[in-house]
Amino acid sequence: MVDKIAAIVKEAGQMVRSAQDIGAHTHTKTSDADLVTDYDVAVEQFLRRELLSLLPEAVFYGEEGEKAPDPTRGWAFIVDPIDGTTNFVRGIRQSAISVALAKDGDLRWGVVYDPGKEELFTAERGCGAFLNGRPIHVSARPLAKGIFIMGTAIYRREYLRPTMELATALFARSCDFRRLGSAALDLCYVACGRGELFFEYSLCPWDFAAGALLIEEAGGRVSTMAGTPLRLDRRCSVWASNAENFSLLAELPVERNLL
Ligand code: 2AM
Ligand code: CA
Repeated sequence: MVDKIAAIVKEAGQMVRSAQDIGAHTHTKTSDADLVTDYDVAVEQFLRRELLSLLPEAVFYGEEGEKAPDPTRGWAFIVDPIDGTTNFVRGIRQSAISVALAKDGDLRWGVVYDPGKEELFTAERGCGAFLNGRPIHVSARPLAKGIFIMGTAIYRREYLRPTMELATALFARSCDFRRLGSAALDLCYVACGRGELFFEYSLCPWDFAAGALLIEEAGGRVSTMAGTPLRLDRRCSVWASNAENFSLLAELPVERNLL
């Protein structure tokens, strides 16, 4: 299954790589910070068609199109056609196609593909996590010798203060941080040890579903900032890290109940 999903996702990656004149194909959604391009929509339509022909009994829960009413019942594809759309629009090569396949709310397969760098992250529940076919693992570094990666919940401007308070506290306990712009890739980077920890308030399931499985299969841990399991049917805050740093959640100024 993972190879079949990966082949489809790589073909979609070719659509992303060959995109031309992206600015002329960009539209705003809820605000000037919330963008969609014609490429997001075309890639999602392609993925919907191809993935559902792979597993016709599944439902499809994607960012840009009609969504299945409940992705936690039966088989469900949870899909972001382009995660990191602002990067894509601005010519910053840090975007990914993210596809997860869940059964009754349990993530079974996850594929995240960065077409710019040709990095393919894959995971299967119980079978490990891989980057371009090689096993990956979270790092063993304490945060004091490491970096954290964060996102800023751009469409919920009122979350900036809690985000920055937490970033300030984490910065004091770490070497540095990154804000890279694709939550799916951020999670994969923690999964392969490029960073020690990731957090962002108010992500949607298509942003984190595949990356969350990558984290777990790479030996890391992931939860909401309330410490509860991530949910695939609504927005969540996301806290993900290697094993060493997960418990920091209890010691830091975290707004536990922000969705
Ligand atoms: P996107 O590029 O697919 O929109 C950046 O902080 C992260 O937040 C990206 O993964 C981005 O995904 C995601 N994001 C952007 N707009 C969002 C929205 N309205 N709801 C949830 N996540 C969003
Ligand atoms: Ca997207």
